Amino acid sequence: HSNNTQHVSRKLVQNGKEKKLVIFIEGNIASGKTTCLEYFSKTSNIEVLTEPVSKWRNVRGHNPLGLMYQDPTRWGITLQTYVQLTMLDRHLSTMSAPVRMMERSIYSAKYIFVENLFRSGKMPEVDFAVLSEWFEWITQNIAIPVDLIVYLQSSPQTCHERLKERCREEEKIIPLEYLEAIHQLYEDWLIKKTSFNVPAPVLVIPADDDLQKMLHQYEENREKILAGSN
Ligand code: DCP
Repeated sequence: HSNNTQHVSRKLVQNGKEKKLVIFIEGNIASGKTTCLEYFSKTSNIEVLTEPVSKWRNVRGHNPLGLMYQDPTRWGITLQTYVQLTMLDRHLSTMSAPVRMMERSIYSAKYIFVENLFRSGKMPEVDFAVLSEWFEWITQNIAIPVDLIVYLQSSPQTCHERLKERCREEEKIIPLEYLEAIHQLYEDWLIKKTSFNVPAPVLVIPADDDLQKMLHQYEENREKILAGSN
C-alpha cells in the first residue's frame, strides 16, 4: 500500500496546497458499487461513503424505501425527498481523507430515479415539479464537489441475477423491466451524454464479471481512478 499512498499524495499536492479528490461510484441497482467501495476502503488515504440506504429503510421508525416499492405513486416523492436530503448531507460533510469515494450522488438520485418514476407514469406531475424545484435550487446555490464519476456498466440481466441472490426484502418485487429502465437512463446520462449535465469526467468500468475478475478490474483501474480528472 505504501506505493499507492505515495502516488496519491503526490498527485494531490497542487501549488503547495492539498487538492482533495471526490469520486462518485455510479451504476444500476446491484451493479457492484458496494464491492467496489469496500475494495478501495482498504487503501489508506481514501475515505469511503456508502449509500445511506439504512436511513431510507428507517427514518424515525418508518421505511420509505419499502413504501416506495409497494406504491410508487403515493410514496415516490416521500422516499426521493429523503434521498435528496441524505445525499446533500453526505456531499457537504467534511472530508476526513485526501480522497473521497461515495456511492451514487444527488445527481443520479434526480436524473435516474426521480426521472424514472416520472417517465414511467408513477410520479404525479406536481410531485415531480416540487422535487425538481428543490433539486435546481440546491444545485444552483450549493457547490457539490466532484472530480470523477466511475460508472460500473452492467447489463440489467446481471443486476437482476445479483438482486435475486441478495434477497433484500424490499427489492423482491423489482422486475427486470425496472432495471432496464434504470440502465437506459444511466447510459443516456453517462455514455451518450444526451440527457442531463454530466458534472465530471466519466471512467467506465465493465461490471458484468464475477467478483474475482471485478476485483482485478478495480486494481487495474486504480491509478486512473486515483489520478482523478487529471
Ligand atoms: N434507490 C431508489 N432511489 C434512489 C436511490 C436508490 O429507489 N434515488 C433504491 C434502489 C435500491 C436501493 O435504493 O433498491 C439501494 O440502491 P443501490 O443500488 O444504490 O444500492 P445497492 O446496494 O443495490 O448497490 P450495489 O449492489 O451496486 O452495491
